[in-house]
Amino acid sequence: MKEFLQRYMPVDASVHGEQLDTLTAYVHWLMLVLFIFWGAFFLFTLWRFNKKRNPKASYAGMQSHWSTWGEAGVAIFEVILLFGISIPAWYSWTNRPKKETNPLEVRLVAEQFAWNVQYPGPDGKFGRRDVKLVDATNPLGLDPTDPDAKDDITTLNQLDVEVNRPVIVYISSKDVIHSFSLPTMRVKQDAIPGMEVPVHFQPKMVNTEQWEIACAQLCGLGHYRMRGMLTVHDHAGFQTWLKEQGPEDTTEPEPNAVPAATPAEPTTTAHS
Ligand SMILES: [Cu+2]
Repeated sequence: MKEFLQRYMPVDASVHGEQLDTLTAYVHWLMLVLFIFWGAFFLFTLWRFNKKRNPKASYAGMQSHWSTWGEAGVAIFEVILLFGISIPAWYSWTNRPKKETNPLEVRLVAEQFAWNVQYPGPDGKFGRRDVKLVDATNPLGLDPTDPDAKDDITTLNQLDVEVNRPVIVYISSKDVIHSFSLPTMRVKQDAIPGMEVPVHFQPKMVNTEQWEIACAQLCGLGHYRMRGMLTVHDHAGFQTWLKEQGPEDTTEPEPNAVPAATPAEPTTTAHS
């Protein structure tokens, strides 16, 4: 089953992904069986009950109960899927990662047509945001006078996380309804204006290729280019990345110092 899924699905890089994939596979197998069975039954009735074979209608109809048993079998299988897989999976998923597991908390604000990401920085506190401060250079409306905001890290279309560490993403939107989708993490959640909805996942491997953040809701003309990149670092790599993103060094550079390399797209800015 696992190899079969891996052939047709995006890489499953999250801890909860296997449960979801198993359910998806079972539902599809059930639908395939039903499709073949009902298709064959339909063809059988066309042949068996055509006018030539049945010049006179039967008023008694079918006497056996096998169709009832068939339906009961399907219903039982569906109940097993629901109570055996779906509800336990949902139940375990509704438990937000505990503080002891040191989850990485990130705010994500969708807009037409980009993803703005805010990290709380070393103090672990998100800086205050104010809608009045939103402009082209401050897409999140971060308040620079707030001490909690000083060390915050913001990125555009780039979500960087750490392997084996739970991530909680608080999702909202500035304009219309978008849908935050991480196919490799088996995560999908609508981004809704006026609401901050948390989702969580735990990556179980670092990137094997480029993994994307997709918008899974047709949100306007530029929907197709609303695309970000998800990077899963190892522990050391993530610490290095955080340091790189940290507030810019304000000390004067050495007179003949080599200028720092300009960051490659997607762009990253640190609010200082
Ligand atoms: Cu969108």
